[in-house]
Amino acid sequence: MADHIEQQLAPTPGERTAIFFKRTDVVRTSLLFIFWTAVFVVLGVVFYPKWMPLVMSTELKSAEAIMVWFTVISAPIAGLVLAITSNAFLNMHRGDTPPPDGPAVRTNGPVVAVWTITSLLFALVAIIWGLTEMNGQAVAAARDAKSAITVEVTGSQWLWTFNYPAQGIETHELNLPVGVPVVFDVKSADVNHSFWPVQLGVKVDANAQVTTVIHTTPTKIGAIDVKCAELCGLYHAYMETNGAVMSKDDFNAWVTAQGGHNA
Ligand SMILES: [Cu+2]
Repeated sequence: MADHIEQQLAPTPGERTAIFFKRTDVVRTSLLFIFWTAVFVVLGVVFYPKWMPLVMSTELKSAEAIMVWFTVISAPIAGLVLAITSNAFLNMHRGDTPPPDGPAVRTNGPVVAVWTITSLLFALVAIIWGLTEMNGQAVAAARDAKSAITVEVTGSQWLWTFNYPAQGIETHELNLPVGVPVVFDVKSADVNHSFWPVQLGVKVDANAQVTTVIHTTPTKIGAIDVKCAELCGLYHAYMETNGAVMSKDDFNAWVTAQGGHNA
């Protein structure tokens, strides 16, 4: 008799887990967890790339891959939070007595260990992946340095100016040949701006005191939008222009039409 009472008062961890997962609210929340996680995985893999700007460069391609994978691996976390809240919305009613609270999670060693190690692994993946991509791009840039075309980008209130030193032209539209690495030397004539050719997936501050350099390789022919991504005064929102990635022949013809010479 005494043993029986003792066992009822202090079930083993295994028994506690079994009891926990038989609770109706836990079963419902688990099903909602699977549902919401699947929703986020589908959003991340199928729809998210469609909502992104058209991928027209090597840089945006690698940025998109990282964003898609991070949506996928964060889906279970969003799924768990939404499962708990949506279960409460669907199944709790005014006047219900809330279910009894369990022991605080912060005192639960295994739970703390699981979330600490999981977060650590996510952070390590992000750091290692990011550094590997950055290093890969830097190596590619060094390799392509000789064949690269240079564009000197100057931001000013509220206009983008593009100078092509080798071609001897200066314009306000950003045209580039497809498949040719491009180096952007970015600076400002006045306040801080941020140079953002959207479909090329690069963005960097344009400062007055220092020239910042970014590089990429356009991989697809099409129109590009160039925006300012740093609040720079009254007409910041209108500080945008456009351009295109075009075939090498079209680019050479454009350079000639601008009065330049083909390098
Ligand atoms: Cu701006």
